[in-house]
Amino acid sequence: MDYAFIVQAVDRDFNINRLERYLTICYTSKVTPLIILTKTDLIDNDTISRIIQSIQTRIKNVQVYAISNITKNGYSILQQSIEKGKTYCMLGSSGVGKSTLLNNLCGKDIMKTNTISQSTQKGRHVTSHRQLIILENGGIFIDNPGMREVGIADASEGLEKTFDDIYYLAAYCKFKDCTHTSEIGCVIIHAVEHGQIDRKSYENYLKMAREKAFFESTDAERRKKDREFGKMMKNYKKERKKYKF
Ligand SMILES: Nc1nc2c(ncn2[C@@H]2O[C@H](COP(=O)(O)OP(=O)(O)OP(=O)(O)O)[C@@H](O)[C@H]2O)c(=O)[nH]1
Ligand SMILES: [Mg+2]
Ligand SMILES: [Zn+2]
Repeated sequence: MDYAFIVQAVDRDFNINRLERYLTICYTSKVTPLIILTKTDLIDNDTISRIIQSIQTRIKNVQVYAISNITKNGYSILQQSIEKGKTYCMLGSSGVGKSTLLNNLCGKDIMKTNTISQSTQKGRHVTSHRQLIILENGGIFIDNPGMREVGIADASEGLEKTFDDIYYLAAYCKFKDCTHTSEIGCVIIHAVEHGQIDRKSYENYLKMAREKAFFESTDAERRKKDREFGKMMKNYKKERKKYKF
């Protein structure tokens, strides 16, 4: 996969913490992310600008496209960015318009789409399987079902790239194993307090770093159990040989 369209609807789905999660997954998998904001027809231009600004204060070096699948606003710029022979996947919650966008891009209703449940305002997971679609201009797309949760696991590299300003500063921390949570003299805490690092971004980083640590610890535990089991089996075989049973 070359690129990922991280799709969020501007009305109620919009969430920068979640964007950072998707970014981390992309960077971990070495996929270049693009952020696609959909449903801009539902809000006014000022609000769209504010949303884009709020993204750009926290997320640098990622292209942001704001589009409407209804009015096709923003389509031409997005279409120009699509490269021939490159592969793209669609990431995002259910009901944000991933399949609608793809149908529009290829000019055919290949993917089934559906309306959002009026009572819950949530998508109903219309797409239930992956599907590959090749556009006329040669872009290769994979539509995915919407995601309910975006967990991160083995994501060292992804975290580093998503929060590169934090990792950059961390090199200057007093303690090599600084957790950047309460240590006196921690440069990260200092930077957050002085507005050089966005506080919400910092908090999201801590949360995701904890998740990663948790994953790694359980992974290490799993490996330890594997080793113990291996030892047990070896002993068992030795005993069996010795006592011939
Ligand atoms: N107002 C508005 N509605 C949109 C837009 N894009 C999609 N929708 C509507 O949102 C609903 C969900 O769209 P889908 O394309 O099925 O969403 P999806 O992301 O593929 O959802 P899953 O397949 O469940 O993951 C449909 O009723 C679309 O018509 C948009 O830009 N503006
Ligand atoms: Mg879909
Ligand atoms: Zn620190």
